[in-house]
Amino acid sequence: MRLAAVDLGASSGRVMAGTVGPGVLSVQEVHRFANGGVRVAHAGGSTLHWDILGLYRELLTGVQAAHKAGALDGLGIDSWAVDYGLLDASGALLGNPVNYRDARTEGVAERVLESVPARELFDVTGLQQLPFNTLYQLLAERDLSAAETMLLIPDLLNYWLTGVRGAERTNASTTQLYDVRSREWAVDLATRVGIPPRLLPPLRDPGTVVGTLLPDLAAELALPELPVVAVGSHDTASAVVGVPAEPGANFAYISSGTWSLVGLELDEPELGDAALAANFTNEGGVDGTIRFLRNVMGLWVLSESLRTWEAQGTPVALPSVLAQAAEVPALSAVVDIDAPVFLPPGDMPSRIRQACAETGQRVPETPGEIVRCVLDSLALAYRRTVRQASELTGRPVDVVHVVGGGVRNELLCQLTADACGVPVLAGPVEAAALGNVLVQARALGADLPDLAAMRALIRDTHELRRYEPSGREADWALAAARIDPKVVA
Ligand code: ADP
Ligand code: LRH
Repeated sequence: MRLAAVDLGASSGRVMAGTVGPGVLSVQEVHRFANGGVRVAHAGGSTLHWDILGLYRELLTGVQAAHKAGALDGLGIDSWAVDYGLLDASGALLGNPVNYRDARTEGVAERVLESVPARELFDVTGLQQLPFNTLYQLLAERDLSAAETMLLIPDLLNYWLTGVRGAERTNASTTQLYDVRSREWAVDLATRVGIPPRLLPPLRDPGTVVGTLLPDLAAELALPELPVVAVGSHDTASAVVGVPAEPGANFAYISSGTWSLVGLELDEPELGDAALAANFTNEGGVDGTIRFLRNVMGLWVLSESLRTWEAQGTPVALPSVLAQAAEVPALSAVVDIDAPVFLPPGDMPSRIRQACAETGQRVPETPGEIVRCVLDSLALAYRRTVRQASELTGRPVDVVHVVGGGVRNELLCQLTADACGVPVLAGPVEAAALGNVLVQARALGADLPDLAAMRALIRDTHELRRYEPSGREADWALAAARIDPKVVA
């Protein structure tokens, strides 16, 4: 079976041509394109958008290229979560989707929490508090009166491809408008906070066929009327399908890209007070699983640092700055990488320096020192999150699987093993595309009965790299105490 996986990350999008058969699983990149925010000025300021039409055009180019390389049997789309387009009653897009890092949601969550207690919100949705949850973004819209339907990004693209509207459950679960227990829209909550329930389209399960390519579109692109499959359309849902864990293993995962999504796979949501206090989330996964995790700020801080140096006229190449970072003594300076100051776009090196100065540490100066600080700090956040996940669920963690672009960062993988004190198994880089392709293949008839079968096929066809912890536990414990007085070294 030949399947196109469209995987849209916040920093890049790619179309991969996948091949699945008995004992066969491969994905090959046929088209990659940049993604990121586009800031547009208007009276009273500016808004950070996504270039959704550009992404759609790139998607079409990529799917055509994949088909040219070998006739396709289907396609599926996953993307970053929470963001959406609004359609009017005729199905036309109302405005360009806004990027979740835009400042429009400032103060919105606080206002909502005045009328709906955090405990209650968590009880219904199981979701972590992030300022950009879809619920808060919808409340930040100026006017919803013309809007008939809200479609999350992959669902919007699926609509343009097939004419069928809906909301795939794994991504719907990131909106904070979805009931984590009943697996239906949280209509009462939506009404209570002032979001019209008409915006919430019919839900669909991952692994079902959305529809087929619209005949005119297929003809224009010289493609057959291919089935479009709803995969785990949240990229993290697809990436976690692509975590090649052994059956029965006590594993945590880190889906490592723009964000680092760090947590455990559960059968049921964990909705206790301690999970709420630790701001863990319960996102819906493929086959009814729950992703119990926290968003760690991720390689975003590194990529924004590179962007800043480039804008300042002193560009730094990733491989060389990583080599310089490897020479900097471990844990010279660390910051709380999850602090809100690192969320919006901007001058990360200055923010890092300031955070180090504020905590009385030696201030990193060179790009190598700053990048080392970011990587040590990420590893420290992974340590904290893996331990918390284990404590909150009572489940031991014997191995940490790292998937996504961060697998290529060997220094970070080693630091992760050191910080967490357990082995890291790194790979595949393209876990999200693999998860996407596997769920499509099953929907179209492949014999892949469950996640275990999908993961076994990944293990059989992909090399993983193992990193052993270097045994410097005391150093990591001291560093953890440096950024969090509640942690005793
Ligand atoms: P997303 O899906 O969120 O766009 P990816 O999973 O593609 O993110 O990961 C992108 C990140 O992977 C980059 O920000 C970069 O830090 C890291 N990365 C990519 N290639 C390399 C490389 N050759 N060496 C080290 N890190 C890399
Ligand atoms: C990762 C991701 C993550 C969300 C964020 C908005 O790409 O989907 O799971 O929290 O983007």
